[in-house]
Amino acid sequence: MKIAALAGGVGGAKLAQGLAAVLGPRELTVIVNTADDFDHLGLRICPDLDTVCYALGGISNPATGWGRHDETWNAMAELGRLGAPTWFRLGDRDLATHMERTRRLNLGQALSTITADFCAAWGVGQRVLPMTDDRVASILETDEGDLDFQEYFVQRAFQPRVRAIRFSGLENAAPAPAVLDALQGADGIILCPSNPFVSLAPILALPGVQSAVSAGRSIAVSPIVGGRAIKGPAAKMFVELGIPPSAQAVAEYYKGIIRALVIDDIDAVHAASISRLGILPLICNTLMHDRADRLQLAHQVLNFLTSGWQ
Ligand code: FO1
Repeated sequence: MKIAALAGGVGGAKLAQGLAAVLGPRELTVIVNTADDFDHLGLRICPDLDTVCYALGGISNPATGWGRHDETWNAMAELGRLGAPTWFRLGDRDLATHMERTRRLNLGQALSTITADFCAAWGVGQRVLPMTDDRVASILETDEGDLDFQEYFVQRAFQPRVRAIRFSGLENAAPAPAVLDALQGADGIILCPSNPFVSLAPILALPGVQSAVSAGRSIAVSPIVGGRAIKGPAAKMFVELGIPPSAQAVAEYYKGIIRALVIDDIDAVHAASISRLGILPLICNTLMHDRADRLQLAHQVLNFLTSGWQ
């Protein structure tokens, strides 16, 4: 079975871990958002890509979901002493990733090539593809002006009100090599429970991606459970963009792109209205507190793709 999963950061990484535990390594390709990448302290940081790779490599920090486990913070402490910005916390082990990636990018190598080599070094057997080798950046248009994603998300703790979101650089960006092939050759495409507006929208906006996803057996896992985001600002963004957050709102957002939506048991009341949108609802526990939850959700989604499809 060939599965392509579209993922942002922590939520996407958790489901990718579950899928990786059920599927053979060559059966899974994870296509990861890079629109929240940024330059910081002279380094190129790719948070979602690293979060997914570290999770699949079993080297991620289980407490935060991002960064490395067994981390130390000596460089950050010294940077702070020198007056450098420390709002974005980069651990010593994690810094090695950004330094070596930046060195190789400066030599003109592609992010997808570097990512494949890093995955080999970390023992990640699955294929992890950045959505593009080109530079695309999510810009949040807020009541406090335009903010880069990490400035909005980490530095401002997603407090400014979002009016609109744009992806700068998208007009000149192409999907990374192998992205379209992975989508077109997949038996199932899974949209992970990542933020629809800032994690999955940039991937879907790349030329050819949305049509490949809608042509396939595509299933999303709702990142909204009981009207709230599992993590991060997704529910707040729905409200600020004028849409009450719910599993049904997620279905409406992905209408025409997905054929099924996994919703949490708590959202079973939305099943009928989701069906009326022409989307098959699959109801199960979607909260991934531990490894067992991740495995169970992966099983449910894969079972649905293989046998529940009508
Ligand atoms: N998230 C935070 O909330 N605070 C941080 O200081 C932080 C540092 C960080 C460093 C490396 C990395 O790969 C991720 C990091 N994240 C941090 C997570 C990241 O900002 C978000 O999870 C994603 O960008 C949202 O998808």
